[in-house]
Amino acid sequence: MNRLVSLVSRARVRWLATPAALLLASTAASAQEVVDRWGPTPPASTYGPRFDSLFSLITTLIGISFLIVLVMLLVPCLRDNAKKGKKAHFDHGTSLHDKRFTAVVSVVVFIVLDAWVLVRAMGDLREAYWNVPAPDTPGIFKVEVLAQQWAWNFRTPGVDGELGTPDDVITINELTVPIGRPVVFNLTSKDVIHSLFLPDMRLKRDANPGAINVAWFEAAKSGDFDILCAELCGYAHYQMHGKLHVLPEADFPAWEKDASALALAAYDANDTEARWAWDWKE
Ligand SMILES: [Cu+2]
Repeated sequence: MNRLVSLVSRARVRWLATPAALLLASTAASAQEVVDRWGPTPPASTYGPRFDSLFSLITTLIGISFLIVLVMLLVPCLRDNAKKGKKAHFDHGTSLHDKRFTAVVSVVVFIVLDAWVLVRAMGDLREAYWNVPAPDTPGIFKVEVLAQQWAWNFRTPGVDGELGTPDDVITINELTVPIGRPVVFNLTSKDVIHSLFLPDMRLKRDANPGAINVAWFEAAKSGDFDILCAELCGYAHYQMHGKLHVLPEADFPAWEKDASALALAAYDANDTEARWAWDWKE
């Protein structure tokens, strides 16, 4: 009988080992494909690589911890399963050895690893994400964002460089910005909470009714990128997306001149609805 149990156990280990080996081999081969298909798009902002590196650090630390726990669980299971007459031993983990072990693991996970991630994250936030250029910084490109169910309204200053003037370029679900200049947002909402999400720029910021939130990024690549809403904001939330066009430095002035001229031509002083600009907030 014991011989039979042992044979069955060995057969089970082999039965598990083959698909596991196949799975590992195919995982390694297609890991790049999985990252390309399901992973984030390459960062397109100047601060994007910082956040990707933080994300990789967290993923690596969690991955290593997961593997250690997996090995600690699997080794005794596989090793002792085939032993004759070996019975499971239940333990409350109250011995001094167990308490010491628990304390060491807790210190490593909660103090060493978490503190490491926290210090890195706070540094990235302070030096990049929250380091919004002041409104009087030369060369910044100001954008006012008014979110609503279910569209993004954008206002950019036009050729005069001033917001709230007749040549402001007002667009819906389309935003055109220059490369290499800090783009600074003032965001608010007409109705419910929305969240401006520019995944390629690694930027996400809530737009709250009754408040003006500030955010910024600087594009490092030109091209067309997604604008999304990252806050469930009603039944047509899924429709709340647009396009961010990042133009090369040489092309932007011509685009802005044309867009400003169109805005001036369409300007209607009696259309108070169209004039939703506000005093810029730092
Ligand atoms: Cu929304």
